[in-house]
Amino acid sequence: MLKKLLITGASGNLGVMCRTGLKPLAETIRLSDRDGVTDAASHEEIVHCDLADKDAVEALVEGCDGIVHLGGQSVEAPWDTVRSSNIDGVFNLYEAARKSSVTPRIVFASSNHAIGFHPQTERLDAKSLTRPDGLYGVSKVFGEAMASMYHDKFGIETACIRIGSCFPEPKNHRMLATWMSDRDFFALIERIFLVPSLGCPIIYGASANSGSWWDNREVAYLGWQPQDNAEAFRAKLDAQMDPPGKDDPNAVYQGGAFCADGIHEE
Ligand code: NAI
Ligand code: 15L
Repeated sequence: MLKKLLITGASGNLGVMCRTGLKPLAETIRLSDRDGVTDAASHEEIVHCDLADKDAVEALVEGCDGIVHLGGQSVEAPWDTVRSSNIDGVFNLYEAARKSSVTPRIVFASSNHAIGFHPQTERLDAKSLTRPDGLYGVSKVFGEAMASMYHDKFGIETACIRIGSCFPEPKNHRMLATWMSDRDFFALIERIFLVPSLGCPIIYGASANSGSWWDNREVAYLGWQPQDNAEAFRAKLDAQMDPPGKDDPNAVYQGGAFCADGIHEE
């Protein structure tokens, strides 16, 4: 069991889920976001801080033996926004981890948008080249590179999870391939903290979807066996909407509509 688990991005979609779902993993959970985290239970601490504030992040990370780093810009946005949260923020997190009196094991919430321009006809594994589909995707590739460098140079272990689409249900036909249930996500994070030696793996964060494009054989040593399958939602989706046409980015690229988005100017 971890002594103190830090969850960043604690007021976001996944942060709120993890606040309860990861409770069994640690004696104390430190919840952090820019704002919006309230009502600490007896096993919780709340620390509001901006990831772009280096000193505040150092204080935030100190004493934590596990970090689930969900905080950051989570969709495409103008560069300044992406840079401060996902570039400066990730650098600050790794520097804080390096300086901390306790070396934490880290889960980095990367994204399928790090590989989004690969066509849906291709099967990817951890060795596949990155093909980011926007500034947001580029920032996730940067985060994975930081994780790799801090592992090689300082021995800090990180699991980079290229999360597909973690929502209560798939929202469109593309997500029949990319969807990950909350329970599969929690089980993956549990394995990441339990495995004796983690290293710095790339993991595709998706349930056991029949239509998946991703191969996690490289991380079989984690012992993670996702239980859910997005196919269970196909009939419901079909009743709600037509599948995308064959030239629609949602049917062509793994990153879907992100690939057709332009650069967001200020
Ligand atoms: P979200 O946007 O709901 O939550 C992100 C949280 O980070 C927000 O509460 C926001 O206030 C906080 N944040 C942003 N910049 C910050 C800063 N500079 N300082 C402090 N806090 C900051 O996103 P969601 O869906 O919860 O995703 C969590 C993480 O997982 C994100 O890093 C996202 O990129 C990644 N991810 C999520 C996927 C999903 O399906 N939900 C898919 C792929 C990746
Ligand atoms: C992501 O990276 C986003 O954070 C999330 O909101 C979804 O858009 C997801 O990818 C997806 O591709 O479905």
